Amino acid sequence: MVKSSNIIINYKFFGSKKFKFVLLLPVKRATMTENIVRFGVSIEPDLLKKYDRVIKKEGYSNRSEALRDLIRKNIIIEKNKNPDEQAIGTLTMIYDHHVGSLTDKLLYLQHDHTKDILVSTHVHIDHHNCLEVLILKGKTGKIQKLADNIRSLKGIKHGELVITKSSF
Ligand code: NI
Repeated sequence: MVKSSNIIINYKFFGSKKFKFVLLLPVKRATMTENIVRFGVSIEPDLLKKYDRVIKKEGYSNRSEALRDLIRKNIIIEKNKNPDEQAIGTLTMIYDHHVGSLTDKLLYLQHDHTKDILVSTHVHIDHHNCLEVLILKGKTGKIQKLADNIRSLKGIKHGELVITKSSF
């Protein structure tokens, strides 16, 4: 935003005559696109050393970005405690498709939840094992319940649900 500000300059000419010049100068006001708050953190030197080692290993170039991610993670964990909160998530599964009627049950469950499951990806890893990833969307409670129902099916060797948010 450009605003004008008046600068009044008084000049004295020839001792007695007084002229007044009014200059209109455009003044650029800084518009903040992102608000950043700086705050101090008290921490034991040993703990900070360990933290620096961890974030370096994880690829962070500075402590601030690492701390921001940690805060976002905490917010997600807290929000996930509210079953009515909207969320998106992935359910990653490893299973043996030879076990009983597991593949049928999995398909039935997925066809009963077409509104909650956005995408289903299946990879045949070897003769026995399959990797399946579902992308889920909806209320946190509903996503968790669906994931629990799937994970508890006999033959699912590993099932991990990750719930995330698009806003913090
Ligand atoms: Ni398969």
